[in-house]
Amino acid sequence: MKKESIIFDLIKKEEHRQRSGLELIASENFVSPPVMEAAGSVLTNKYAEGLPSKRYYGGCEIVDEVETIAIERVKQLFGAAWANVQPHSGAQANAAVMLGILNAGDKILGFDLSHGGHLTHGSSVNFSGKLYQPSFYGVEKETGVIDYDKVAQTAQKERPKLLICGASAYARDWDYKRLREIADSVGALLLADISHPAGLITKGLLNNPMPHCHIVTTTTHKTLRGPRGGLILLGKDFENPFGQTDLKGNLKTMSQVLDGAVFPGTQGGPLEHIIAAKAVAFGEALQPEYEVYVKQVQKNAKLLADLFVQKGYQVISNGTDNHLMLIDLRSKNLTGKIAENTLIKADITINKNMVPFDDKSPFVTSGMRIGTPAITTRGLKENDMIKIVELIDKALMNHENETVIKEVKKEVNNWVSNYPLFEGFEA
Ligand code: DSN
Repeated sequence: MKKESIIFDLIKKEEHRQRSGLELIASENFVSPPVMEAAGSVLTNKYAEGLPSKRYYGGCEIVDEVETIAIERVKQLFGAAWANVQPHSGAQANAAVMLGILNAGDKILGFDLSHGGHLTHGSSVNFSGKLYQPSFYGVEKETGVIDYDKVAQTAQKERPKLLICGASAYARDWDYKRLREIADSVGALLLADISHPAGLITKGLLNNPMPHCHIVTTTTHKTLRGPRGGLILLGKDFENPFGQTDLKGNLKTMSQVLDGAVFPGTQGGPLEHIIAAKAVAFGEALQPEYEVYVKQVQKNAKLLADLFVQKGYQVISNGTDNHLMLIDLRSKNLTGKIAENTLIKADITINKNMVPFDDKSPFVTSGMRIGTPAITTRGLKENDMIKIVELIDKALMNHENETVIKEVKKEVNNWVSNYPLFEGFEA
């Protein structure tokens, strides 16, 4: 059989796009060649429903070893007592958690999507908002920061069964200890979805949810720099019997409930090639080089946010603690849609994003979200942040001038094409 060309030509084009542009989408990153190799391996051929040593298929001895290594490495990385590495994505991880611990119609309290939250934390267009009864907390208009006293008030009023923290566009750290107190005060379980800042948390650059939250979920492909996927973690204090019984009437532990909620609850066969790639990425994240990397991600983001502020951009909460920032473009007379469309013409990829108290639709938005995980993997450092702000500002301030945008594109291409996709692995 001949290798077909259409798809492989498109893959080459996408590789060229990734190499020649500035990737500033906060949720994206570039994986190392070994992670890529594992993801593209023969493990994709194997069915392995179940868990290591407890499978519904024969021939699983080798993938059992792979999955066990992934579990052990990620437990070490986060200081967790238990992990399930099978969720195909962060959304799948959250779906499994909710299926496991909630009944349809139960109340959940999450961070408002339009303030930086996530679809799976109760949005009306998502399973979480359709199957459960959601309510939301948000940020303060003046500061762009969460007021935990107000979260406590909303929790008292709503009395949710599950309190969810975590976001996709919130630049500040989370007070998990306070959130646990709030959850306890209303008898709720506390879920932290750390999909965005997970990598920074592994090296102590941000607060650690593991000692405080009953359940932690994350994706593996953002700051963690692994293949696209998700996982669920439990801290050592939360592996307790949970109020559900097995077929023999014995109380199940939280981990048994969650294992069952992943498979057979919400998924079929695990993607063992992706689990292998997760294991490789977790191995990389346990190395000292990864600590250097995440520290640089944070330094780059802080500087980038400061430089935008200096140029008169309205950065929500006036800066960042993590790897991303959200910028309100209304003071520059721009929308998120114009910014995204202008910058993409210059091969700079950001995403339009709602800002808190936005008056525009999600298709237009007033903001843009910018993150540093991907450019830092390519090797960009503090000095480069100055150039990035200059290029973005030049394109946005001339968004109706195709000649200037072409000039910016040329500068971007000439500059970043010389960088490898993954610093240290290729010239
Ligand atoms: N789409 C992800 C993000 O960009 O943050 C969240 O699911």
